[in-house]
Amino acid sequence: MKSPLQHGESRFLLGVAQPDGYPVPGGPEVVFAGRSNVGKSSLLNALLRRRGLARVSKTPGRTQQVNFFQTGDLGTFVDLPGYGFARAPERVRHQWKALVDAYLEGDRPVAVCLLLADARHDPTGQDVQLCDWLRHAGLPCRVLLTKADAVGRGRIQKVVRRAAEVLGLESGEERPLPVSARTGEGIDQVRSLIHHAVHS
Ligand SMILES: Nc1nc2c(ncn2[C@@H]2O[C@H](COP(=O)(O)OP(=O)(O)OP(=O)(O)O)[C@@H](O)[C@H]2O)c(=O)[nH]1
Ligand SMILES: [Mg+2]
Repeated sequence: MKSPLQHGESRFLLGVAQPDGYPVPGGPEVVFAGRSNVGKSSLLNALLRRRGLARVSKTPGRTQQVNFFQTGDLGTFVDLPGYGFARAPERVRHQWKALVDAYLEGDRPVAVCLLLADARHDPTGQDVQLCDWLRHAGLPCRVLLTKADAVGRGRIQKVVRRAAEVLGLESGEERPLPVSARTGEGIDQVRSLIHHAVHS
C-alpha cells in the first residue's frame, strides 16, 4: 500500500547560485546534503514520486546550485550541491563552499538535515566533517545510507554499524537508515521522518 503522505503538487521553486541569493525563509526546510553523486537528487525525486523533478546525472558535480522545491506536506526541500568532487577546479570548489556555508550558517528554518552517505563505502573524511559540523551547530540531522540495493541483504546491518562508528554517532543517537531510490527501500520511512520533523 502506498504511504498516504505527500499529497498535492511539488514544484521547483528556484536555484540559488550566489551566497547572497537565498530567499527569505518561509516554512520549514528539509536539507539534502552529501557527496557528489551519492544520490541526493534521486532520493528527492523518489520521496516526491516525481521522476525528473531534480536532475539526476551520471556525471558527479552536476547540481551546482542550491535548488529549492516546494512539496505538498513535506516542507521545502533544499538540494545542496555535492561536495568532494576531486576533479572540480579550485575555483568551483571555492564557490561551492561559499554557497553551502552561506546556507548552513544563514539561520534557516531547518526541520531536518538528511546527510547522505554511500552504503557501498565507508563514510569519507568530508562526511565526518559535515556530520560533526551539523551536530555542533545543533541542526537536527539524520544519516541515510544510499544505494542500499547495491549492498547484499546479509551485509546491510554491518554497513549501518560501521557507518555509525566512522561518523562517531553515540549509541543513543538514531542509526543510519539504508535507503534506495531504485528499489524504494526505506523511502516510506524517510517520508515519515520528514513529515514528523516538519509538523512537530
Ligand atoms: N544503484 C543505485 N544507484 C543510484 C541510486 N540513486 C542514485 N543512483 C545513481 O547515482 C548517480 C548519481 O545520482 P544523483 O541523484 O544525480 O546524485 P547527486 O547526489 O544528486 O549528485 P550531484 O548532484 O552531482 O551531487 C546516478 O547515476 C544515479 O542513477 C540508488 O538508489 N541505487
Ligand atoms: Mg544532484
